[in-house]
Order: sequence, then structure tokens, then C-alpha cells
Amino acid sequence: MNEDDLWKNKCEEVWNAPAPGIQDPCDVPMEAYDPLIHTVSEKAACNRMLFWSKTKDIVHQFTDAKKCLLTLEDTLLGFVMDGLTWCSKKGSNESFTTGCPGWLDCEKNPVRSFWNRASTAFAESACGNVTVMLNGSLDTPFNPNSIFASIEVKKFSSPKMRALNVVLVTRRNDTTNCENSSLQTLRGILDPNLTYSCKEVQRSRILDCISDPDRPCGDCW
Ligand code: N1C
Repeated sequence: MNEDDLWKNKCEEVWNAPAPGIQDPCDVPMEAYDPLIHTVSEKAACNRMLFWSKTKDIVHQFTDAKKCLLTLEDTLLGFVMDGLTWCSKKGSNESFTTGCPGWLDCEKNPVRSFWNRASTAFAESACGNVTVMLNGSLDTPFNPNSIFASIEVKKFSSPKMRALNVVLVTRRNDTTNCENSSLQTLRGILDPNLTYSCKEVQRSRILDCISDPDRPCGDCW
């Protein structure tokens, strides 16, 4: 089979995978996406995986410009679903893209459950040296309510994964640094066999690196 046919088959498989059906849009458990996740499981990119929390814009600018690190949105499923809204509605078997519950309206909304499930799979596959970009302009860069804290960190485990390297993205007058208490919490809940590091990096430095195609990624921080 040639590459095009392989992709076509894959797309048909994904399209035909059972999707959450006629139901309350606030009652979609993350397990509803198990069949979809199993259909599209991809080989993990060891040593190149990038996680993030509250740094989405700069993270994607970075991965678009430099190909050294990959986020969940750089995988097939993450790429296709990023930015979409969808839901079912009681008593209808159609899919809707408007009038759906928002992220905070209810916990088990289909979009949130999807990202919870996809993030679980992505973090379970984490291997080698892993990077996370956190937002140093916040008082609590490691926020217990985030997907990164509530799901991903709990799935990180040695010996498959070796290290978690935090890149704390800061602006000039920020007071948050690597000593921040939420980052101590992160260090404390991490599998003790993982090596932990944290580095404060100016946002402007990352942006400069992004805009210079000659700068190798290893030089960005
Ligand atoms: O709750 P967060 O961040 O900590 O979630 C980010 C974390 C990343 O490491 C990703 O692997 O969880 C994964 N993830 C996505 O890949 C993703 N793409 C788009 C989580 N959320 C994702 N979104 C949307 O971003 C999602 O619909 C929700 O609105 C935000 C969550 O981002 P956050 O709070 O900054």
C-alpha cells in the first residue's frame, strides 16, 4: 500500500471509530474516547515531547518554527481537534458545533473529556527527557486545576521517562521564579526516580530564537 492509501485508510478508521452518541453534553466521560484514542495511537517521540500549561501561544509558535520538540497538537489527533468545539444534545443523534457547554460550564463536557483522555495517552507515552513550558507571569505556574497538573504529571513515570525539564517563560518584571511554591509542589509529586530541572527563560529570548531560522533549537534556552 502506498503512503496516500495508508493515510486514507487511517482517516476512514478514525472517522468510523465509535464516537460519543445521543447523550447529555455534560455527561460525557473521558472513557467515551477510548476507541478513538486506540485507533490513532502514534509512536512516541522520545526526548522531543513538549507539554505546556497556560503557554499555548508561545509553545505553538515555537513548535511551528523549530521542529525539535512536539506537542500533543503536533500529533494527528491533537492537530485535527485543536480549536474545535463539538457536542451531542439530548434526544438527537446529530453532532453540534454551536450551543455546546463551555470548558467551565460542566466538568464532563465532550471537549474537556476529549482533552483529558488525549492528554492521558500522550503523558503515558512520555519517554526520555521531557520538557514543559510553564507561565512565569502567573503566581501559580503549576496550577492544580490544569490538565498538566491534574492528569499529565501523574502519568509520568521512570524508567521509560528520565527527566522533566521545566522552562519557566518569564517577562521582564515578573517576580515568579523557579523557587515558586507551586513548582516545589510539582517537584514533590513527581516520580522520585525522575530528574527534575527548572530554568527561567525570558519570553523575548524565545521569540528571538523563533524568528531566527539559523538558530538551532538547542540554543533557545
Ligand atoms: O489545562 P492545561 O493548560 O494545563 O493543559 C495543557 C496540557 C498540555 O500539556 C497538552 O498536552 O494538556 C494538553 N492539552 C492540549 O493538548 C490541548 N490542546 C488544546 C490540554 N488542553 C488543550 N487545548 C485547549 O487548551 C483546551 O481546550 C483548553 O481550553 C485549554 C487548556 O489549556 P491550559 O489551561 O493552558
